[in-house]
Formats: sequence, C-alpha cells, structure tokens
Amino acid sequence: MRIIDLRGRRLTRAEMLEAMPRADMGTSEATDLVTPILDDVRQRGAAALRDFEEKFDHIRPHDLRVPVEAIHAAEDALDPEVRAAIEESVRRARKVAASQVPHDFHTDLGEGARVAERWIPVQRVGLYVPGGKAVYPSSVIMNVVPAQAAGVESLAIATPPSKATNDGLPDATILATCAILGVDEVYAVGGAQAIAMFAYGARGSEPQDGDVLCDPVDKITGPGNIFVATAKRLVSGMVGIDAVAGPTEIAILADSGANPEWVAADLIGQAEHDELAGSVLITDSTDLAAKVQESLDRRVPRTEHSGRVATSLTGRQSGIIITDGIDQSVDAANAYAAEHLEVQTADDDAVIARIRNAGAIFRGPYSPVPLGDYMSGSNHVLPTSGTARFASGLGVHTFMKPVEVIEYDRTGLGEIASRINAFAVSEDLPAHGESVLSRFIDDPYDKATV
Ligand code: HSO
Ligand code: ZN
Repeated sequence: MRIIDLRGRRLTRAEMLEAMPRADMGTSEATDLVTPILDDVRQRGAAALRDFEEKFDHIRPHDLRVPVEAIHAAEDALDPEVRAAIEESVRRARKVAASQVPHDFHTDLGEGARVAERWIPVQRVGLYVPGGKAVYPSSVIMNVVPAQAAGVESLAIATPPSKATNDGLPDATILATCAILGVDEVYAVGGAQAIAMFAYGARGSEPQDGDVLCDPVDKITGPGNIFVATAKRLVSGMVGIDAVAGPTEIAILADSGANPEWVAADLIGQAEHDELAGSVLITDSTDLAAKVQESLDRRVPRTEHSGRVATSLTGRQSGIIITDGIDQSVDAANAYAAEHLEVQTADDDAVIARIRNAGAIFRGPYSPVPLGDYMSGSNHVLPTSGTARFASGLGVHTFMKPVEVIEYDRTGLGEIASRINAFAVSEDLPAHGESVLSRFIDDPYDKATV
C-alpha cells in the first residue's frame, strides 16, 4: 500500500481533502452510455429491457418478472445454515428498524397556533440489488427491512439474471431472501435499464408481461456499479433516490495498541469487493503501519480473491496515512469521510466523540465491518466517496417524508394577521396579505381599514 505521510504538515481544508486516497471515476463516459438506455426503456418498455438484458447480461429473458413459484422454489431449496444466517440478520435489522421509526409531533406557538409534523411512508419503492463480482442477498435485507418498517405499501426488487445458472433467473439466494422477507415483485433486470424501468415504469411487450410489466416507483434505493449509479443520478429529481453509490471503502483509525493482523484482515475484507474498493489505514504508529504491511504481504496471496484484493490495495484509492498524533488522525478521518470507519485506539469513545464524517462507525476490535455487512442490526447501505460529509446511510427515514400540518384557528391567525400583511407588502405581494386580512375585515382592499 502506498504511504501518505502527513506528519508535520499543516494542510488547508482543500489540501487535506486532496491528499485523501480516492479512485477517479469515469462518470462522463458513463453518462453518454446510460442516457440512450434510459430513453429507450422509456419509449419501448419491456421490449427495450429484453434487448438490453441480451446485450449486457447475455441472456434474453422469457420472464422479466420472476414468477412467484420460482421465488418460493428458491426458498425451499435454500441451505438451512444460510437460512439461519439470513433469519438472524433479518431479526436484528428489524429490531433496530422498529426503534428508528420517527414519531409524529407538534409544537404549540400560542393559543390556536399549532404546527404538527406527520411522517408519511413513500408509497412505492424500487430496490436495486447488484449482481456482478459477488451477489448480495444481504443488501436485499438492508433495503427491504427499513422500507417495511417505514410502512412502504409497494416494494419491487430488480436484480440481474444470474451468470452462474444461465436460466434467466436472479441468484437463488437473493430470491430466497425475497421470499423470507415477503417480497414477491422481483424483476430479473439489471444495470441502468433496471433503474429506467423503476423510474418510468414499463409497458409489457410479450403476453407473459401483461399490459403493464412494472409500475413506476416514487423512490429508488440500493447500491450498484457506475452505470446504475449514473442512471440513478440522471433520473433523480423525477423520482427520489437514496444516494449515488461509488465503490465501497473502509478507513481504520488505529493507534499502536491495535492488532495488526486484525487490521490487515479488515483491509483485505473490504478490498475483496472490487478492484476499485478503497482500504485506508490511518495511524500515528509507524510500527503498526509496518506490521500491517507485513501481515498484508503474508495474507493477500493466500486469500481466495487475491487478484482483485491486490489490485484494490495497491490502487490510488488505498493507502496508509501516517499522522503525527491522534488529533491529526481524527482530522484525516473526518476529511476522508469513510463509508465505514473502524476505530481501534486506546480511547475509542473519546475518538468517536470527535468524528463528524463517517457512514457508520465500528467501535473497537470486536466490531469489524463484516459484522455490519451482515448481522449487527445496523444498515450496510452507506454513503461512499466522501459523501458522508453530508449524507447518512439507509434507514427507516429514507423511506418516509415528514409533512408539516399547519393548524391555526381564528385566534391564532388573528394574533399575527397584521404582521403577515406587513411582510407581504414588503415583498410586494399584497394579495398574500389580503388573503389573511379577508378573514377579519370586510374590505381588505381598502387600505384605510388595514
Ligand atoms: N461492504 C458492503 C456490503 C456488503 N458486504 C455486502 C458484504 N456483503 C458495502 O457496505
Ligand atoms: Zn462488505
């Protein structure tokens, strides 16, 4: 891993952000590729979806919508140990999600003057579940559980057909997870075309599709590759999106007391996702840095996906940041704004109290990222690429929107009617003032009476 030595350097905010290891993303190329896909799905619906599936996933699916029997068959065939793991994950996620549901509340501002806040679930949501180098049934849980806890009425999932089975169906464990969660609207559609289908809906093109293959959704969530991310960016505004996901990343803020073997194992675990995945160690201990490097040299050749792990760890998005003390380590962690931040130091609580930018914080040596990936009860769909500076991970709140209800009566409005009128007149919008005054005087247009 490359070394970024910050010791003795006093960096401006811009220089600090610039110094952080991150991959270059080819976003503009992706936009050129994705735009015609969106247009074509919008115009030709299911016929375009079949063409793109053939082109990108190398299979022309008979059923774009996965038959319910196939979803249940996958559940029946599920390995019992995997089933137990999925159920444990769901149980924990549901418990956390239940306590995340926001409460309605109101504020009284005087007699007859109340503002209430109601949290309303998004009505229909499309969840994207990536295929690619690894398949993530765990991501199905991370999207579906908070959506269900929020009270979302209608949930659809899109995920590419499996490359392993070549039968046009998505990965069997993904289907089984849908069954366990009670989701039966699943599409074997991947990539940018899936995002287009969610955003615009899709007319059927074959008898098995029906007239309407898929209704448009109100919000699209879930991670995906650069094409999925770009498609989400392009349709956002028209529909809601959770975030534009970049490659996954970990930062480990550790001091000399951290276990270098565990730190190395966690860096490799993240690098396993993707050649572009970022693994970053932030430490004030050159001794720890050297030991972690040594451990990586031993471990990387022995791990199953050593090829992509090595590429990821040696890429410009990964590195070891050497700092001159815990303060600078905290500054670096805040500048990097990691999707996942592990803290392994002598005083984790004090460090965590000073972290303001992270998608999720994993405290101490027994809270490694894979715990959160699968089973901690927390959500693993988290802000990447430094967006943790302003965004949060997926949660029940992602699937709800607060709506203010304004409840004033004659007394409450009367109290401030002339103030509202003054404000309205100052903005040269006198009809605004007249709207209010009409409730109290016969002729609000007669300035003498106002
Ligand atoms: N680390 C990934 C989530 C994941 N890991 C799924 C394994 N499966 C992004 O948070
Ligand atoms: Zn992971």
